[in-house]
Amino acid sequence: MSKKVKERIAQLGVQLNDHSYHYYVLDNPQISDAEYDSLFRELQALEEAHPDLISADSPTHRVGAPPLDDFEQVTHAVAMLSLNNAFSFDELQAFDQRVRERLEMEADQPVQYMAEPKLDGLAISLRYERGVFVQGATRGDGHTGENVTENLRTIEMIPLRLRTNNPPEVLEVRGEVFMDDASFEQANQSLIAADQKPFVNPRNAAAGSLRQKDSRKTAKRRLSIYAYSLGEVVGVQIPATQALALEWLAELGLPTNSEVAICEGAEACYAYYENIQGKRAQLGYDIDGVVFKVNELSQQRELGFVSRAPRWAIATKFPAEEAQTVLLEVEFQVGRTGALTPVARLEPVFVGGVTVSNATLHNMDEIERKDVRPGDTVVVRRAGDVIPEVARVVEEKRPKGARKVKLPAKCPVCKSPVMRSEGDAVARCTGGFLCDAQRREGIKHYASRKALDIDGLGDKLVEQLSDAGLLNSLADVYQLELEAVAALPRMAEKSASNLLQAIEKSKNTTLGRFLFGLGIREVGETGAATLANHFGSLDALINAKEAELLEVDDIGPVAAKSLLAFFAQKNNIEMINAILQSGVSFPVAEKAVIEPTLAGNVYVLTGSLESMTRDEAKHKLQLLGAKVSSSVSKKTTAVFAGASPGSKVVKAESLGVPVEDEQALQALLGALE
Ligand code: 9MJ
Repeated sequence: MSKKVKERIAQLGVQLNDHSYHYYVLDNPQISDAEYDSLFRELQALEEAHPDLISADSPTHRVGAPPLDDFEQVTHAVAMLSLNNAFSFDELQAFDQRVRERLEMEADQPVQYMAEPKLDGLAISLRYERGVFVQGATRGDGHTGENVTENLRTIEMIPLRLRTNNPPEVLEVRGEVFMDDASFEQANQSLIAADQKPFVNPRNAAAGSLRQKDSRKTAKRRLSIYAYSLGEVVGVQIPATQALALEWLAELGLPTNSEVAICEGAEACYAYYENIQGKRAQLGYDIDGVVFKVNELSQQRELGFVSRAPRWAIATKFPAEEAQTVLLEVEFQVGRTGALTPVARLEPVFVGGVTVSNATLHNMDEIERKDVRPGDTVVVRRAGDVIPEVARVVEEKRPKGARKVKLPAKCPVCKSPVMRSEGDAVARCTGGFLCDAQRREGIKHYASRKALDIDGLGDKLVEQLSDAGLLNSLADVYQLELEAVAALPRMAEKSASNLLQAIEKSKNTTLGRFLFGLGIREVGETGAATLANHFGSLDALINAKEAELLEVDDIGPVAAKSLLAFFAQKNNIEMINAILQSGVSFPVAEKAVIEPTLAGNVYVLTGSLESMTRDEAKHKLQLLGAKVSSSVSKKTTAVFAGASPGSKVVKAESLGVPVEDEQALQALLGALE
C-alpha cells in the first residue's frame, strides 16, 4: 500500500510541477484548470494521510506556510551585485569606452553586449541543491539578505525542481521578482475592497508581498520572476556567455525574459534602448531602463568589479517621467529654522509610478523664475524615489486672471512677521521657539540620530507629544513622565518605558552632538564638532567673542554672527541650563589631540558601508583633517565605495579619480582606533 502511495505522490508531484511550468513559464497550459485542481486535491489528500511522504519539492507547498516572527539572515555564497547607472547616450558610450580600454580591444572591434530590460522589482537569489529548490533570499546589502524561501515557493513561475536528469550539485540563480500590471491592478482592487490601502506602484507591491512574514499572504498575490544570472555553481561547467547562461536557465525550467538581445557596440545598445523605450507601455510590466552586460563571461572576469558593482555591466535608466496637472494652490510650510517652503497642492496625477498631489517649489525665487500661479497647468516631474517637483508651467493653458503667488507677511502657523533678508532666497518666520512649527521641528532635530540620538523619539511621536501639550521646549524632553506618555493613543506602557530609558541613555553625549542638536542656524554637524573640538567646553563657547569664533576652521562670519545671536538670547541660555540640570553631560571627548594627517585631502563616500555608517566615516575623516564632499570632481583625492554605490563611481572612473573599497577606508582611519 505504502509503496503505491509513495509512487502516486511522486507521480502527482512531477505532473503538477510540469503543468505549472507549461502554464506559468511557457504560457502554454496542457490541461484545464479543473483537471489541475483535481490532481492537486488528490495530492493534498494523500499527503495529509501520509505526512512522512511529503517531498521538499511538493507543489502543495506553494500555498504558504505559517507566519514567521522574523526572517533569518542568509549570507550569499557569491555576492549579489548592484549596477552602476548611465543616464545618457554619452554615459553609455563612456562605459563602452572604458570596457574597450580595459579589454584592449582593436579600434574596429566592437564589444558584444547582452541587452536586457531592467525590471523594476526586487533582486533575489534561488538556491538549488541537486536540482531541488532549497533556499531563496533577497539581495539585502549584496552580502547578506533575508531568507524568504517560503514566500518564493508560492511563486508558481519558480520551479521547485530543475527540469534536468543531471542537476548540478549547487546552482544559485539570480533574478528579479516583480508584479505585472494586471496582477498589480488585481491586488489593489482586493485591498481596496477589504478597506485597506492600495500599493502605490508595482515595485512596492512586489516588495511588500515578498517580504510578508505570512507566506500564505504572498501566495494570494501573483508575483512573477525572470532569472538573469548565476551565483554559486558547483559540479558543472558554466556557460561561456551571458546569452548561453540565459538559454541554460530556460532549459532548466526557469523563466527568462524573451525581450533580450545581443548588441554589438554602443550604437546598437542605444538603438535597443530606444526600441524598448517605445515598447515600454505594451510590455505588461514595469521596467525602469535597460541593462547592458558584456556577453563573454571570460571578459566579465577580466573586467572584474569596483566595490560591488561590476565593470562589465551598466544600467541605462529611462529619464524622469513627466505629467501635466493643475496647480490648485501654493501653501507655505514652516521648517525648523523658520524657513517658509512653498508647496504646490496639485490635482492628483499619476507620474513615475505613483499618484502625486504635492510637489516642492523650493523657494520664492524659484516661483518667480518659473512664474508659477495657482490655476496654472504645470508639468510635474518625478524620478525614482525623489520628491516630485514642478518642472514648468504650460503658459498657453493659463486661465485669465491667474494671480502671482505672494509671500505671506505673517507666518501661517504662529502669525509672527515673515522676514526675507536682501539677497536671501529664503523667507523666514521670526517666531523662533514661539512658533509651534519651528518648535516641533526643532525637537525632532534635537532627538535625531546625528544629534542626541534618542531612540524611539521620532517625528510622529514628537507630533503626538506636542499635540498633548507635553513638549513645549527642548528641555521638556527631560520632564516627560511614564504615566503621561503611556496614556497617549497607540502607546503601550512598554514603549513609554523604552522611550524614557532611551532619553536617559542619550543624556550621556558629546558636546558636538549637543551643539548640533540645538539647531543654531549655519551650524551643521561638522561645524558643531569643530566648535566642540576647538573650545572643549560649552562655557568657553558661550563666552567666545566674534574674533575667537572666526579663528575656528569652517566657521565663517555668518555662522559666527548666528552663534553670537543665539547665545545672546536669555531664553536660549535658560533652556540650555534647564537641559544641563536634567543631567545631560559630555563625558566623551571629541578631541584626543588627533594629528590632522589627512589635511588637504578631499574624499567622497558612496554606497553602504558595513563596518560603520557613512556619517561615522565622514566624521572620522574630518577628525583627521580631511574634507568630505558629496560630489566627485577632479579635486577629489579618492572615492570610497561601499555596497550599491551610485553614479559617483562612474564619474570618478571617468575623471581618473581612484575608487577604493571599505578596507582601504578602514586602513586610512586606522590611526583613530
Ligand atoms: C534587472 N533588474 O532586470 C540585472 N536586472 O545583473 C537584469 N538586473 C543584474 N540584470 C547583474 N536584467 C546585477 C543585476
